[in-house]
Amino acid sequence: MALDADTLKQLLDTIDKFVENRLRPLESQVGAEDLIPDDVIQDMREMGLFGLTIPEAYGGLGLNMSEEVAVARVFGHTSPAFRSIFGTNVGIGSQALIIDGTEAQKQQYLPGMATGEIIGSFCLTEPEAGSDAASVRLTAKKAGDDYLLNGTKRYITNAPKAQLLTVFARTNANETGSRGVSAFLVDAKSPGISMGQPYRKMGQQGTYVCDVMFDDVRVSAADLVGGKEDVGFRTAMKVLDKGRLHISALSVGIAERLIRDSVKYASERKQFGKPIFEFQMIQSMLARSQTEMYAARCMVEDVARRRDAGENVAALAAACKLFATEMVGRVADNAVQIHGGAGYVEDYGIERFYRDVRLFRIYEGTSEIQQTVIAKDLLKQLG
Ligand code: COS
Repeated sequence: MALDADTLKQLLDTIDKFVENRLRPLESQVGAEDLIPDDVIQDMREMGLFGLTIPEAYGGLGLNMSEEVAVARVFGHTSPAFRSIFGTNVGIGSQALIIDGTEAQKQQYLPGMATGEIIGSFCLTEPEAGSDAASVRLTAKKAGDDYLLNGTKRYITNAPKAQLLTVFARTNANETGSRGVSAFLVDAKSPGISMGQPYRKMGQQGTYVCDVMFDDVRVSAADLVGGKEDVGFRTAMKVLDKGRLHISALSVGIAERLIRDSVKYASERKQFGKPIFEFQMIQSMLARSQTEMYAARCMVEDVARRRDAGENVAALAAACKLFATEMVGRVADNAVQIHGGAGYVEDYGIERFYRDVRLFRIYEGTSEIQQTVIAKDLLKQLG
C-alpha cells in the first residue's frame, strides 16, 4: 500500500538520521571486524526495518516499490553491509512467500519475518547453476507426503544467520530446464542441513555468505511454495525482478554518498595553491558522476512506479540494474581518483566502497545476464 506523503517523509527522515548518526560512525569498525554489532541489529528490529515490505496484515509496513526504492536509496548513504542484514527479509528472502505463497504459509512465517525474529535467505545458486539458474540440480524427491532434499547451494547471503530458507529444488527429474524446479520453505535448523564456513570476500565485510548443504532433508508438502510443483523458477524470476530494482536504488544512494564525500574532499584539499575542486578535470569527474547518478535515479523511480501500477517490468528492472550498478562502479572509481592517495588508504572509507560496490554487478544477476534479459525482451517485442 502507498503511505501518505507525510508518513513516508517521516519514515525517510527517521532512517536518514539513523544512517547518519548511528551507522556511519560504525562503518570502519564493521569493515575491520566483519560483524554488525547485535545492538545495531536490535535497533533495526525496533525500527521495523525487517518488515518494510511485508504486508501490514502480517505485521509489516507493506511498502510499495516506489517507497521501497526511496528507503533503499537512503540506506545507500552508508556501507551496504548494514542493509544486507535486513535486506533479505525485505527482498529475496521473503518475496517468494509473499508473491506466490499460500495464505497458511504467509501466516506461519511472515509475522516472524516482519519483526526480524526470523531471517530469511534465498537459496537458488548452486556450484553448477549460477547465471544459468534453470539448471538447478538439488533434488526434492517425494517420500510419502514429504520431500527429501539433497544437494548444495552456493554463496547464500545471510544463510549463517537465517532461520528460514527459500530453497529452489528439482522436483521433476525428467525436466532438465526451468519447468522442473519448485520452491520450498525450509527451516534452517532441519536435520540434514549443514552450513559451510562463511566466505572471506573482496568487500561488503559484515555481510554473511556461506554454502548450504542438504543431506536427506525432510520437508513437508505443506512447505512447497504455493502448494504447486514445477513453477518455482518463475517464482525465482519474479523475486529477482523486484530485487534488481532494490539493488539499483541502493546503487543510486551509494553514488550520492560518494559524490558528496568527493565534493567535500575536493573543496578542502589544496594543490597548486587552490582547492582541487577548481580544476576542471576534477569538476568533469564530479559532473559526470552526478549526471549518471541522476539518470539512474530517474530510471529506478520510473520503473518502480510502473511496477506499482501493475506493469510487467522484468526487462526494465534488468535495464535499471545494468545501468545503476555499472554507474556506481564508475562513480566509485572517480571518487578514488579525486581522493588520490587518500582514496586508496582505509582512513576515508572510499576504497571500502570501491570494493563493496563491485558485487552489485554480479549478484541478483550479472550485467551480462541483465543484457540477455533486455535483448530477449527486445526480440519478443520487436523481432
Ligand atoms: N517473471 C515471470 N516469469 C519469468 C520471468 C520473469 N521475470 N523470466 C522468465 N520467466 C519464465 C518464462 O516466461 C519461462 O516460462 P515458460 O517456461 O512458462 O515459458 C520460464 O520462466 C523460463 O524462462 P527463460 O526461458 O527466459 O529461462 P532461461 O533458462 O533462458 O533463463 C535467465 C533466463 C538467464 C534470465 C535466468 O536464468 C536468470 O535470471 N539468471 C540469473 C540468475 C540470477 O540472477 N542469479 C542470482 C542469484 S540470486 S543472488
